[in-house]
Amino acid sequence: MNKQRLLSGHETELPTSEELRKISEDLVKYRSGVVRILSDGWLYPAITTRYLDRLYNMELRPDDVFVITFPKSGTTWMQEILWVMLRNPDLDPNNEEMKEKLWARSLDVGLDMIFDKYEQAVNDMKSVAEKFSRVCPGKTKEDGMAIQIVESQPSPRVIKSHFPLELHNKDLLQKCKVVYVARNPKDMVVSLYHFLRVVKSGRYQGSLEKFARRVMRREIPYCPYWPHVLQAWRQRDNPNLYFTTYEDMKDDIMGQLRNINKFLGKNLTEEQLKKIAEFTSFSSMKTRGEPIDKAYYNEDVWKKQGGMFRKGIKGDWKNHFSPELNQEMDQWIRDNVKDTGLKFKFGDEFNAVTGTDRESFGDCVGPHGPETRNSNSTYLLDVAKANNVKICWILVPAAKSSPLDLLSQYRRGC
Ligand code: PPS
Repeated sequence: MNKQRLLSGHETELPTSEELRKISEDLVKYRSGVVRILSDGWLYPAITTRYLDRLYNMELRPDDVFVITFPKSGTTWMQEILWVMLRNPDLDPNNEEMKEKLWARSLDVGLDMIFDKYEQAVNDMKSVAEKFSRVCPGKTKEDGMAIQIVESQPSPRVIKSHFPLELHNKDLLQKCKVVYVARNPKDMVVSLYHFLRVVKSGRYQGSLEKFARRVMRREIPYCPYWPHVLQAWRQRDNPNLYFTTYEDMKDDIMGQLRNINKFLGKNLTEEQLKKIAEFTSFSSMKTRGEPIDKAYYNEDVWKKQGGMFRKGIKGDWKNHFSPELNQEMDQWIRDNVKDTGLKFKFGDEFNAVTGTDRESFGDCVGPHGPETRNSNSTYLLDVAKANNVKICWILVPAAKSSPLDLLSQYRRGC
């Protein structure tokens, strides 16, 4: 079937053979093929359409909290935060549910589709299949293990989804709460690239530079990136949606936890929030272990580059991007955020720029966003101290050098 209409009203389209050739270059091909969902052209394994209709029909509960993200944007971190806030705010070590891994407590409703064929999911995710058999007796795996497990879970549920807002039930934002986490696309690309090298299904074998360009050209599953983020960004004033970013979480987790506390209508104390911040920190979560089965990964690559908890930092793109790729990405970002009001932080918060030629530094990012005031080194040192950051480099533009040249030197030097 070439075209199909989903319950959400979206039409699907199969890519042309030329497009399919490009998509499957470097990416171990999905055996069931791929599909695009119009009009934004979301790219998924072909079996996804079946799960999308089930997702659309899934009964929503008023106390459901969805975590919706483009992959590699801080989903796992936010899932654990929401889950403990809602179901174990005192972090009781004897909580029975906490004995299960995070993936099982807060399921990804699109989990089945990444395996392309359900037999593969059963093989690679034995614990999902086991849980399914336990909590969904008599039900059929091919109908989607994840969605059916979610349907069996007690309220309040924390449900993970990488699908864009528009592919969910049209009443989602009327009936439930949604937390949307966005991550700056440069770091998202680096993280997704490493992840797709590690996972067995849909494994990516090319270079990072090529991968980044393919994300920009929407040739990687889950793309396109921008409509995903912007659909949520446009809903940021909706009282049922909380929009945040990975970078804001890294910069001020307590501030974020206070906002989420309010958003969820919980009345957790400052003391409880502090403990949750610690419990969900990168190092604590990494120590507790990977959220999903090891059989799902290529063990050798996993060991070399880390699994789901790889680096957990802002600005890792600086370790991977060539100046050319960076320029292309900057242009792509500028084109797409134009007139939206959306601004990302790119991990440049260490930029400590001083001097008199502020104009030339244009879009330099300081600790509080774009620096516009005429700062001096004392001010910068105070800001750094207050924010507990180190200054790596201070640029003092000499009369004859171009501040922008100096800035690019700084970036390379960091
Ligand atoms: S997924 O598979 O799409 O759900 O992945 P997701 O969880 O969205 O993103 C994975 C990246 O988030 C980092 N991570 C964290 N950072 C900070 N603190 C905590 N607690 C945390 N947990 C996960 C994880 O390391 C991935 O980023 P990279 O840059 O690859 O390290």
